Amino acid sequence: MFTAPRSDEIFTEQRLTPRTFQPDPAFREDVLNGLAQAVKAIPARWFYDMRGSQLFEAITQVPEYYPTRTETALLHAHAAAVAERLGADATVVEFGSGSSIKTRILLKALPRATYVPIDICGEFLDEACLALQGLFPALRIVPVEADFMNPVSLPLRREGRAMLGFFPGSTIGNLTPFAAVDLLRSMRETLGEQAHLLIGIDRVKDPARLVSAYDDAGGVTALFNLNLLQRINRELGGTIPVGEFRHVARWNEDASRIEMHLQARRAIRFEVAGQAFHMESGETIHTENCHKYRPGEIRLLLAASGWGEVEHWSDAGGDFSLVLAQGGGD
Ligand code: AVI
Repeated sequence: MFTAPRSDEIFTEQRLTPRTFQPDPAFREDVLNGLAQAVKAIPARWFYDMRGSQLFEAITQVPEYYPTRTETALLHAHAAAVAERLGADATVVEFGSGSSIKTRILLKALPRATYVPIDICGEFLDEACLALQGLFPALRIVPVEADFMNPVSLPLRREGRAMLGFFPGSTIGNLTPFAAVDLLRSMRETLGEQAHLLIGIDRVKDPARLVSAYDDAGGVTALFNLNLLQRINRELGGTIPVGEFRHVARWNEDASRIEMHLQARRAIRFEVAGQAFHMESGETIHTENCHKYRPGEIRLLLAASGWGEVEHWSDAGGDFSLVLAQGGGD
């Protein structure tokens, strides 16, 4: 039987050994397949190399990008209510590495929690856990290196403690609604019946505001999008002329989402991993979808995944939702 490690047992020498860089074969496959399609597209998860993660952090600070500060304020306002419902010794399972300020706000309200961050990148996990352990010395941290898109078996004895999944940031919006339902169901399986889920979801609003949140005047989101091409050049031996692409963010009304694209300014040819590609002037590579929901759609999305809404908090302008949901039996 596995016993959850004490916090001082977590960081073994082996886990802290720097990992040597290897280009990811899945990245190569996704890029080569994505560029070979009639409508070119590369999955958004490849944005997040070291520079992409830094640029995303910078996006969260630009004035036009309201989601992070709005959700942070909602957490400040409602973390105590979450703690009251769950109990101070709840187990908090974060879907993601837990490096954000939002994790700290939640954990401050749950001082006797066990904290289980799940992330596919062991390096991010190590860094986030070290930082959190410094801030919360009494916190029991059990990092799990895994892909949370599928159910994860948690190395924990539950011992009657309440389980709280945490999925902030409206990352759910980066999935199509069908994929979002799959993920929310899978989270239910990971957490177990009767568990709670605290999730941040961005709302539909004036398209002009949405577009400017994804195409800020300072050009930070443009750098974030274009970094994907630089990453391809760096890691996959690409010859893409990055300066010949422009960042495009557009609102797709029918699909209720912002789409990000990289658009060729002229006809171009380039190679990636020895394979040749051609793009027409004006042709785009679709790089990200950010779905936005109305309150009723949020309820439906959760219900379709086996979650019932317990609390639905929002800011005065109705820009962003922080929802506490609970799973029921099937
Ligand atoms: C990570 N995710 C929730 C962000 C979003 O708003 O969809 C990613 C992002 N892309 C451009 N700006 C922010």
